[in-house]
Amino acid sequence: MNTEVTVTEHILLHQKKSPHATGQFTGLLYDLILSGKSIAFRVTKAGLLDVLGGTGEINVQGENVQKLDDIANRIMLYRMERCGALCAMSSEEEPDLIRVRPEFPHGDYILIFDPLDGSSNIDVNVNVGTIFSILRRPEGGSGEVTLDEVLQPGWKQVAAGYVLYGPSTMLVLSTGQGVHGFTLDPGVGEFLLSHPDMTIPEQGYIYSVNEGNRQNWDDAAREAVEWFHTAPASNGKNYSARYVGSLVADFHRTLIYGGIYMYPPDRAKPNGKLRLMCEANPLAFLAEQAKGKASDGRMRILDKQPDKLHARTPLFIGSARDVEAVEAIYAKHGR
Ligand code: AHM
Ligand code: MG
Repeated sequence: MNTEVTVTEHILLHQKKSPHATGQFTGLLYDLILSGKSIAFRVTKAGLLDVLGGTGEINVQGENVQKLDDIANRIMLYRMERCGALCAMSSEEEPDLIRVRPEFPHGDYILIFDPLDGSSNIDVNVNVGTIFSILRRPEGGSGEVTLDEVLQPGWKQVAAGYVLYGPSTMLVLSTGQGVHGFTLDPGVGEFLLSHPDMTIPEQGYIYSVNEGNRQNWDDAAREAVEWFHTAPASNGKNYSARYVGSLVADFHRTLIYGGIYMYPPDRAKPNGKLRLMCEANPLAFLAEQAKGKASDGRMRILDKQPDKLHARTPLFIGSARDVEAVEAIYAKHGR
């Protein structure tokens, strides 16, 4: 008999502890998980199904759309519009807010997602992932959802997570009661609890940043990264450098080993590169739930008020002490 805890069982157990939990929310998570499994299937067959490479189109962020991005985006939009728990969605690949059409059942939740983060790594068989953030429509909202109802700070998220497509497929999820990791058992097609109660070590021994941008950083960013070149790490040695270039993969390593992932602003990207609502917020929610921290150098990511769907933010995320070291340097440099 299989005595492992399935993700379904785990969600039901946790739901009982939350007075606000509804069947609607559970249904939303099931359909998200199903979408993740469908994308995982396509990603693992990428080379075989001839879906590698770009579609030739440019997305709203001015980046080349890879075929798999496009497929992942369409899977998410199709499945999640039908789940009955949502009133609106926003995807990294879509310029505007997507309101659930009248022919589908509507719910109280808003889903923000990056369908395939790290897509520049698809062609080289490196980990990619789907990142998601779940918000609730503010009380009293009725009729067509407005953009203002969607532009909520990250602390209002009711759940967040990602599906990481790597050597094995993993779901990392928080509904506000810690962070739990599930590994897909391809034999039975079910996510099984493999990493209960994930916590980020208080300090780490790895820093992660694209140092190719150094010449464009300001003094605070240079000093922050320089700190990790010289300060002693948690193991008493020097910090080691690791940079995959897939945020979801770099964050997953940080969640398990600790350390810090940094994407500072630079001259070409004064607000950094990463998207607040579909990348920084969900990962910041997970980091804090795992006893880590997430900051833009000057303020907590989860307190930032987005001014548009695709707002960007600098990001410093990971072990509490490592993020605090960066914040202390930024505080010294002032505004
Ligand atoms: P994207 O693949 O959704 O466009 O996400 C942006 C990616 C992140 O996954 C990654 O951390 C970062 O961009 C890498 O940027 P860079 O190549 O500038 O270091
Ligand atoms: Mg991304």
